[in-house]
Amino acid sequence: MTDAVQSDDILGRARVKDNAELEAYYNDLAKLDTGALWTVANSIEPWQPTPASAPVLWKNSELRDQVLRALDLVRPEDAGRRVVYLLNPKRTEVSAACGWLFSGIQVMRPGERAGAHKHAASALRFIMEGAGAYTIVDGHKINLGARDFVITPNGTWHEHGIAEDGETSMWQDGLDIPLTNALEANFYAVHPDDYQTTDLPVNDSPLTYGGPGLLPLMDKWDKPYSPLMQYRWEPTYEALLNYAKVTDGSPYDGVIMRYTNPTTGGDPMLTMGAAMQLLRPSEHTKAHRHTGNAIYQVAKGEGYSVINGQRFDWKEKDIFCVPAWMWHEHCNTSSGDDACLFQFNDLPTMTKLGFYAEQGLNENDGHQVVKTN
Ligand code: GTQ
Repeated sequence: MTDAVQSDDILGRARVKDNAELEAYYNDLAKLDTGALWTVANSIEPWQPTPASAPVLWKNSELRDQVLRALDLVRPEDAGRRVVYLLNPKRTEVSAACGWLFSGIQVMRPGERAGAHKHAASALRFIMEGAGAYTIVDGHKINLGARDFVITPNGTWHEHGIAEDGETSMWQDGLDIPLTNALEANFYAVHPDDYQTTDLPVNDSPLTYGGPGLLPLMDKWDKPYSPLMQYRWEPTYEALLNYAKVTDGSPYDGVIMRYTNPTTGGDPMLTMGAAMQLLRPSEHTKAHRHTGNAIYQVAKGEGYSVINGQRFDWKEKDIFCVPAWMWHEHCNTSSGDDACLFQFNDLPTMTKLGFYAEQGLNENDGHQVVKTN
């Protein structure tokens, strides 16, 4: 599973040996805000992607209490969003959980409201626990239950809250804030009225667009993102169970389905995609790697993933990331129950830019050698 290191000492790569005369030349170039390409060429043009992020597992058993602690420390009115964000130790300068993706766990208690804002970054949420949580996206109020997936596309006003008779609720946020910032394209605005007022009926988005393969004849949706903003857990799980009856699934991902914009079949949002995968009892997938970063939350069951030779044991509500171009394989350790992994990723961006690449591991029956430390 090790990648043979390719030599740069060949025709076609930069292989100039430094000497005193060249050093003097480089110094003079630097004074003119310039440089000699051959001094940086091999690092700025790597043979293959060189992910900056580390694979990381965030355990719910360690995180949950710390997230709950924030309830008594800050109010949404002051914090904007009461979120504990997931910080990749190798991405601290851009506040990313993995690659150019941000993620955090947001917590709110009954009766609280986090005001409306919008930004150029896209956002999504995967509900972890609680009751009575809702989000309002451009006036569409949506009630949220555990393991539901919900989108707040870029440029839409959005706010969150918990009903007075609800329960303290937690969900994982995913945003492409680091990507938007890297592209120097981010905008942010607070709603002029702080909170949205809306005449639209509650749950109008899922009630209009959530039918099985059905769209309203009168549909006039013309936005570049999905009119279906909530994907509930029950029909998602049912779809996976049904699909599992008739497919062997992917050797790398098991039974996997992506969330779609029902009007196009494409991704729900322009920049980020999401999928749910089911690993059948004892299923152990083969390793592959691809461009694009993915952040997973365990929706159901327990098992482990091997990411670039490192084993991460997970159970429900644990979160882990697979950085771009790192080998990864998943294993459901239960012989009786299935396991489900939710993931969100930047694959729509990779695909649109023509950067998608994928490779399966050929050696060792498709499995990585697990490092022992
Ligand atoms: O709920 O809009 O975790 O704007 C980070 C930034 C959540 C949100 C986050 C955000 C949000």
